[in-house]
Amino acid sequence: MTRTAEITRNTNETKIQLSLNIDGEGKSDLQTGVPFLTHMLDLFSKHGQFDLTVNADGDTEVDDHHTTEDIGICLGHVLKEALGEKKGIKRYGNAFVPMDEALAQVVVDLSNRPHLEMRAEFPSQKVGTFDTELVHEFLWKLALEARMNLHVIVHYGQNTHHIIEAIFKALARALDEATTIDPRIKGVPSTKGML
Ligand SMILES: [Mn+2]
Repeated sequence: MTRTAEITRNTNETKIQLSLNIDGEGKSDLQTGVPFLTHMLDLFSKHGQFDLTVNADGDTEVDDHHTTEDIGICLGHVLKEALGEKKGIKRYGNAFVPMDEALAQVVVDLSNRPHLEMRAEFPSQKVGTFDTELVHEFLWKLALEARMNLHVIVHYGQNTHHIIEAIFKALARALDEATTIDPRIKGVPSTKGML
């Protein structure tokens, strides 16, 4: 059984179709209209072994804010949907990923309790045409919609492109671990009996 979900979400600001296969092969097909975000989602898919398709038509003539935010919402939504009752999953994931001089750590708990804790500073306000403050926007909406606890720590780094890339790769690796089915786990991994 593969765990998949898809969403179509249309507003006056963005029109998005997005699908996710948690048990994929790291294949992506991405048209986001935001080149740096496409780069990040491509490596997220690759390093998490997720199959991801995104077709987004957003108001990027304003800026990349609405499109980035709404793709975060859609990705969080399908992640939660695809996980279903979360039976047998590891639930927690922790990954360190270096990118040249930068080191990022991402820790997740698929807890049904949305939270983002972010300890990251970006030396530049822009990477290409992308506003680096949108990384927080994307991650917060992702955590909110997936109803997960997401901790992002950048231990060090100088190059903003490297720092953000390390974050997205660590996010992928941590989510890959947390979503993995562990055959030793019977039912939902919570003493409450549900997540
Ligand atoms: Mn890069």
